[in-house]
Parts: sequence; C-alpha cells; structure tokens
Amino acid sequence: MARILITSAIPYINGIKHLGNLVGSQLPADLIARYRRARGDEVMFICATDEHGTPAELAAAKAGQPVADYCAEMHAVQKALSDGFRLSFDHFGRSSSARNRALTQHFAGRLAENGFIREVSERQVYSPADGRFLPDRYIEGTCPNCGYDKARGDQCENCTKQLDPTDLIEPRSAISGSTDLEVRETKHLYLRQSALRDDLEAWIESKTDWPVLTTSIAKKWLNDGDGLQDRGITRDLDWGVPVKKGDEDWPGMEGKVFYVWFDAPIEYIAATAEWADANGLDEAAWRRWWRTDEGAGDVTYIQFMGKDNVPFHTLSFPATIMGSREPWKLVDYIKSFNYLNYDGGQFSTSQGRGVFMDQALSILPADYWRWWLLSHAPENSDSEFTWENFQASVNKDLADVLGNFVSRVTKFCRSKFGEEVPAGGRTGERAAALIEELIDRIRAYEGHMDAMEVRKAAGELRAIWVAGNEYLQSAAPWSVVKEDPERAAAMVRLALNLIRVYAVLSEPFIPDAAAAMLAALGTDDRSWPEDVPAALAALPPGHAFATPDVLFRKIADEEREEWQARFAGVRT
Ligand code: B3M
Ligand code: ZN
Repeated sequence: MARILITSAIPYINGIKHLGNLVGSQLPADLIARYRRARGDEVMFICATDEHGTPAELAAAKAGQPVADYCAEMHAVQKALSDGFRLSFDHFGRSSSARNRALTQHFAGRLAENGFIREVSERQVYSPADGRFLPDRYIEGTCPNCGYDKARGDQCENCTKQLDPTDLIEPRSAISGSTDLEVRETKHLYLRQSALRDDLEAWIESKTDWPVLTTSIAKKWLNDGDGLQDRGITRDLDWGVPVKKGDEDWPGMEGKVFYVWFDAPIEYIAATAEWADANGLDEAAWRRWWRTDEGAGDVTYIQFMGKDNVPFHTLSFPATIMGSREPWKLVDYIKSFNYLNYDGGQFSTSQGRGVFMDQALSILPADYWRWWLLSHAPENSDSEFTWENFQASVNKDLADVLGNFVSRVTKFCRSKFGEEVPAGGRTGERAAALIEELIDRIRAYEGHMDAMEVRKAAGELRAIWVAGNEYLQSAAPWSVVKEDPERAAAMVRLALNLIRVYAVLSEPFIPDAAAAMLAALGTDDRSWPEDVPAALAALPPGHAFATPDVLFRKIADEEREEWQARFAGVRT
C-alpha cells in the first residue's frame, strides 16, 4: 500500500470558478485521488481557498463587506460547489487560517536565518488620509494617454496602456478618494531565489519523468535570466499574514503582510494541519505527510495545476522549502494542464464568459460535466468546449453506450429470469473473447491512470464500455433465450457482473453513476478487478438486484440550443 499526497492548486476566493479552472486542477486531482484509493493506497487529498491579496480586498469592497466576512462566505460557497462536483478532498482549507499564518511566519523566519531574505528600500505612494501605503491598483486618476478619468495606477482600463501611479494626472486614493498623496520610502523583503539557483536546477534536472509541459515551463523560467530574479514577498496591505520572523516581530515591517503567492502554497501544508485539527488528531498525524524525518519519507507527492501556476511551484515554492533547510517534503510529480477554451474564445472570470460551476450544476448533474471535462482534458494542447461536442459525448458515451448497457441487461433479466442473478448454463466463445479483451483493456486503463494520462484513460474506459455493448449485441440473449434459456441465463449473469466491474472502474470519472449502479446491484463490493474472470463471477446466482432508473438522459437539440443561447453572453 503506497502513501500518496495529492494537492490541487488552491482557487482564489474572489468569485465562483468556471469549468476551465475546474478541469485545470481540482477535477483531474480528484480523478487520481479516487483511483489511488480504489487501488488500495493511503491517500491524503488537499485543497483550499486562496484568500489573501489585493483581489480579495477589492472583491470584498465591491460586495460592501468586511474582507474576513466576504472570505468566510465565499469559502462556504466554493466548498458547496466542490461537494456538488463530488471533489473528494480530505480537507478543503483556508489560506487565512491560523495554521497558515504560523507556518508562513515560520518559513520566513527560517529563510531569514539562512540568509535567503534581503531587505530593500523602495519609494511608494502613501496616503495620510487612509493611513497606509497604496498598491498601484489602489490609485486612480486621469489617463495621460486617453483622458479616461478612472484609470488605475497599474493600467488604464479604457485604452489598456500600462501605467505607473506617477503617470496619472490628478491621482487620488481609490479607497478614500483623497488627493493628498505623497511618496515615501518603505522597506520590503525579497526572497533570494537567485542564491538557490543551483539547488533548483539540480532538482529540476533530476525530474526526468515530469510531463513536457511542466519541465519546459520550469526550465524556461530557470534559464531566462528574468525568471529567477529575487522576488518581493511583502506587501502594504491590511489583509494577509502579518510579516514576522517566526513568533518575533520584524523591525521595519510593521503593518505589512506577506505577498499572497508566498503564503498560498504553504497552505498545502497548513491545510493538512487544519485537517488534523478538524478531526481531533495530533501533530504527528499531519506531519507524517510532510516531514521526511517524521514519516513522509515514503510519501509520493503529486501536484495538479494549470500551466500559469507552474513557475510558482517549480521555482518559488521549492525555493521556500529548500531555503528553510528543514526536511519538508518536496513535490515528486507536477501534472500541469493547458487551457480549456469556450465556444470560439476564452473562458474569462473577469468578463464572466463561459459556464461557471454553479451554472453547470443548475442544468445537469456533476457526472455529465465530469465525464466531458475529463475526457477532453487540455493535456497536450488547449482544448475547446462546444455545446455540440458536449451534447454528442453525453448522448453517445454516457447514454447510448454505458447507460443503455445497464438498462438493457437489467430489464431483460427482469422480464425473463426475474430480479436476481440467474443460475445455470455456460457462456460460449464470444464471452471468452470478451474476457480476453477486457483483461487487455483493463490493464491498459490502469497503465494510463498510473501515468495520469487522463484522456487516454477516458478513451480506454469508453472502449471497455463499448466492448460490453458489442458482446451483448452479438451474443443476443433475447434471441438465444427462445431455444436455449440456460445459455441466455449465463450471458445475462456475465453481463450483470460486468455492470459491477463497470461501476468500480468508472467511479473515478462518474462517482454518482457508479454508486447508483452498485446500489441497483445490491452490492457494496468495490473491489478492483485484479483478476478479471474472478471479478466477473463476484455476484453469484440468486443474488437479488433492482432495475435502476435511467442512468444518463440524452440532451435534446432544443435544450442544447437554449443553453447555447443562455450562456453565449457574459455573466452579470
Ligand atoms: N490561486 C491561482 C489560481 O487559482 C492561485 C493558485 C495558488 S496555488 C498555491 O489559478
Ligand atoms: Zn487610457
């Protein structure tokens, strides 16, 4: 039994995620977590909300709420949606937790002691009326380029020109509107990533099994000159982890917080501690996943994320861990994803373009989305969601192939033999050929899942469903039953057992349908088909079942057109 630690990139707190976000990290992470559990491994699957930084402050201000209240509320919303999509996290934490505060301050203290932090003096805009330094996007004024009077200190929204706050005509505070602004000298902390360059390079070079997408991004930033610049890790904000060296104050850093990208990955560790706290467990319970000197030596750690997050996970976060000079677990494998596009354009949170998690669940159950998204995961290139393709996949793979198999077998059995696994008879050559094919395909499916090749795994699973349908079609028990009811009984017995095997194999992709199939079969036997012939005899003659309701319904053309129109514009 292996021990597998799985983390998904933690979604920003400001707003509901779209399907492109979901398929880029949380959903494939869930697929692999479920698969590893089904194979008998001990799994720790962690995610959280990423709650700090300017975007959280701004979103809270827009909602007219104190930022802590806003984050608590949005965390609950995101948690409910991840439950709705059946994301099987062991814990869905919060980067604003006390655990993350303590760990972030701990890492900063260790990095400082080891000489990996330097202090830099900078000149920055200060607002006496607000009593604080203002980040660029908290300063507004008139754009020198186009005259737009609500340009932000980092960029003019109207003409898109990139700006410095000092470029603005009549600058004012976006918080209070005060025009009494001054430039003051202030100190910030920089993480000396450049001093860890050799360590990082040796580590990345040693990861010869990483996906090309991950390694190419990591090496680009490592070698690009710019990529490994020292990084500012503090900000002048109220909301965040206060800058401290462990438990001690940091002179000159009063009123400052750590940059959101410094504390966010540390939350992977902190959320595991939050899991222990939530379950009344001791320190050792979470440390055995993270400290190689306290039991994590035999842990395999896999991270899932979109490609834009790769530099932070291959350079910045490992620099934090390595620079601590403490035996924290480094990631073993980074599975990264390209982008999912939406109907000829991009999904966009800021523009509200595409389908968002809440909207998706309001029109169809999770399994429909899980199946489409995972079987079209943007692994080797960007991929695209279209309503036509979604309709076609659901109707064909889920309704015509898998759903139809389950319904035909159970209904036929009920009408000829009653609602129990029929006894007697022997299957013929066709069944033997089916079993041979299933052995090959199930071993191939395992291989793809072990390698985390999501699309290939989905393709193999579909082929496994198809094989059962083809067997049923050619064996035709509904004809055979007229002359040789015993033989038809044997065929049906095999097919009923195949439904159980389908449920077990499909569970990582479509957990609700898998549960419905097992419930209909009146079994909770989720054992993996290591021995395929034995698995196909697990339900003995006489075992009672119930004919299930329709597993997957088809999407009609009118419905598809209606959704297409409804989600063509932008979310308001
Ligand atoms: N919240 C960005 C994102 O959601 C960021 C990931 C943090 S992972 C530590 O894509
Ligand atoms: Zn402008």
